[in-house]
Amino acid sequence: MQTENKLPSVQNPRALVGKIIGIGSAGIHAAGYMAQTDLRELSFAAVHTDARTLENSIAPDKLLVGAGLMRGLGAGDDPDLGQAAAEEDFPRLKALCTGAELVFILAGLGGGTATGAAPVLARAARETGALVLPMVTMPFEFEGHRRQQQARLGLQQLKASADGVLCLPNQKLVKLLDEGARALEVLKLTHELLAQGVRGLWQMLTRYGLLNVEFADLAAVLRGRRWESSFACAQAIGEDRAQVVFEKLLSSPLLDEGKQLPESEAILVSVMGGADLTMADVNGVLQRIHQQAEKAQLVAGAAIDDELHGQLAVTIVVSRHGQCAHEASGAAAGFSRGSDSSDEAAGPEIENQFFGAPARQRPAFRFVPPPPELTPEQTKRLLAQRGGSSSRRRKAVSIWSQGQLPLEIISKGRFDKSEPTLHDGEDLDVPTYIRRGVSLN
Ligand SMILES: Nc1nc2c(ncn2[C@@H]2O[C@H](COP(=O)(O)OP(=O)(O)OP(=O)(O)O)[C@@H](O)[C@H]2O)c(=O)[nH]1
Ligand SMILES: [Mg+2]
Repeated sequence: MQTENKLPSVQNPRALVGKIIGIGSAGIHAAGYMAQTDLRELSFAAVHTDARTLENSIAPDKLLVGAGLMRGLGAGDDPDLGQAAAEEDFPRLKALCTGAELVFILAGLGGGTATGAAPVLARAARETGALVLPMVTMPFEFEGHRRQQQARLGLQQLKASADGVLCLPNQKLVKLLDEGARALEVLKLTHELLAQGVRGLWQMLTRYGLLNVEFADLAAVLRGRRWESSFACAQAIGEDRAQVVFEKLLSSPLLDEGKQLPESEAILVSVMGGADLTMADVNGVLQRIHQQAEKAQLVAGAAIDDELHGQLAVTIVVSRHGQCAHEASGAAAGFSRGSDSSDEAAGPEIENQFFGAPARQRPAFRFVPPPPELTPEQTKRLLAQRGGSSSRRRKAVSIWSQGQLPLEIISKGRFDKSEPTLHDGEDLDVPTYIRRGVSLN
């Protein structure tokens, strides 16, 4: 039986306070795009190490971090500098987030600022009590191994310090566009997809209708789980719109053509429609999703937006322990300085750096960054985890005290002919520990 429901749409009835913070150049551009859409109910902020990009941002709240270290010149692709900048201004980051219940952090991972600073921002936001959901892009393949590697390390740290990371690998966008698509079209698509993801979640929480999701329900599902999520949005119109919208979602490259659904731990679904939205539409979508992901915890909201008359718009967020992390298996975690709060969650990765990952997880990369410094307690914990027989412990200690790491410095590849990034007479393309002559043992 079909139940007709024609409820008025109520805008943000419980006055949820949401904030979108763009960090680094890509994050700031994405936030600027969203600020010009219907997401104006949220407040916007921009954070960067680069004063010029910050000045050009339309965000009303701007925060230059690391001015003492970098004097507003940017992090030059070095996540260590991005991280140090954010740590330097940690109290100001916290003040920026104070008062918001839900904080979306937008970032393009792979460069210096966002990759290093976004995990610190996420920690600052969580310390204010907010639910923290970063939405990040991963670099295109053509951007090279170094950026990919940096982005993966940043993602691992972000997962450890936020409540759940929504991940949009740029490379997957290529499948959504013609081969001849111009760079600007690709960037615009990224911004639009990120905006759709934010909108879907925001509407699920703030529009009441057929199925309501309370903020506390969402927080209970996500908080502390450190999941990584993919997301996709689809719209359909007409009689069989539930079936059509589901097929569109199932064929999305962003969800690996539906392959991610059976592996998921939790799925959030936001169904929006006009005043003609029926329970049959909602059931039609949810049942189909449930059949594909029987083990997943399903959190669903369905609400009415008068502007969507005749349409069905669905946003789905598929959460699991980590796809990009799987791709990155074996990649060493942490920049050269580790963040305290993420150490515990990143325990297995840190352990792998010191004791060696299983052979099948060895990195394909020739350059392996040095492991982070550990506190005496962390050292004790790692050794205890690897405890057992004293000979095993001795072996562990002998690996620990290795004097020389077999690092091979690779060429700059396709960047060989490009100009060095010079700052205060230093080439920022050279890893920090080499520039500063830091000993690795
Ligand atoms: N969608 C989108 N992605 C971008 C844009 N600019 C850069 N990216 C992506 O984001 C990644 C990080 O680049 P940036 O945002 O410039 O890095 P950053 O955080 O500013 O770091 P630094 O420039 O080193 O200070 C790149 O590798 C690209 O994959 C943009 O305007 N839009
Ligand atoms: Mg930049």
